[in-house]
Amino acid sequence: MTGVILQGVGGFYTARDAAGNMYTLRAQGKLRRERTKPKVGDSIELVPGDGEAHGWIRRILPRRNELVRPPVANIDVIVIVAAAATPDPDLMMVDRLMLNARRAGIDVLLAVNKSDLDPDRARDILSQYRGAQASPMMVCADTGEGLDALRRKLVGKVHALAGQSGAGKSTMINALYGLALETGGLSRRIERGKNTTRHCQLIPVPGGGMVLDTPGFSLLESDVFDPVEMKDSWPEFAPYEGQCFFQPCYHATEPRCAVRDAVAAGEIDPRRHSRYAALLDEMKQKWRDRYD
Ligand SMILES: Nc1nc2c(ncn2[C@@H]2O[C@H](COP(=O)(O)OP(=O)(O)O)[C@@H](O)[C@H]2O)c(=O)[nH]1
Ligand SMILES: [Mg+2]
Ligand SMILES: [Zn+2]
Repeated sequence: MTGVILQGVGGFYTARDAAGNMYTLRAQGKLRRERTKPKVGDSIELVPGDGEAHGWIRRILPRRNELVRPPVANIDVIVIVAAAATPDPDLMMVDRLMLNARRAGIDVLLAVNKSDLDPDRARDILSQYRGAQASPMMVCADTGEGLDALRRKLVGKVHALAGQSGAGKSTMINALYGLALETGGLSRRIERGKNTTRHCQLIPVPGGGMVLDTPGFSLLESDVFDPVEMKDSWPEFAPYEGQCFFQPCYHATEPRCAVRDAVAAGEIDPRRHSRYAALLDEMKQKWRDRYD
């Protein structure tokens, strides 16, 4: 039998099969000896328990992708949520999240929430991501504007929302799926005391997909990689690839660079390009320091 892990707490896992049956499982000794720790999102082979007894996870099927923090696997889409205002949008963070999701092999969508507070700002952010293959869309979790379009893009997919604290991720999940996750930030910690950690879980939603509920979805740490690969995560550069004077080209400060020409011509947003250049410099530094 196969299933998907929805939650794991203290060595016990909750899994669900295709028919919607739920199982409580532990990892078989073989997995523990191999130090393969099952993750939320894993597809598994399972042996159901007998009556009240828990069952076993026998095998973890190959992962399409995985993250370390939080430890989840097989996410199809990450919705990056930025607020048009309150908090002030941090687009460097948006670009970092986009980069890290793409490096992990996960598709991204960009949702600019709180469009009610500053529609002009929301539109300006969307325009910066034209060509970035993130289907940038304007939403308002309060009025529901744009949520149908977002929901349609997520049908049948395992997805997570990432972004600045206070951007409205929990409010959006609630509005999308009629859930009642806690919103507004700190109350959860106050209520639960400081020694309780909250675990992430996948919640099945109508249409067959699942949404990841997690208190802190950072996705901000990235691996260190050859900076020449950086441009591969900026889809808006792809049409110009191979047309620069220097090969390979970083598309940052080189002369006769087709990407920089496209920026000058207004085809690529200059602010998106300058954040790219800053992230590139950061990676070049890390790459030089990688053996320290
Ligand atoms: N004006 C406005 N406020 C919103 C909207 N969406 C969320 N909020 C508010 O923003 C605050 C933070 O929302 P929350 O969902 O907890 O953010 P999270 O930290 O990203 O999960 C809450 O007070 C929400 O009521 C929106 O579309 N418009
Ligand atoms: Mg939240
Ligand atoms: Zn170039």
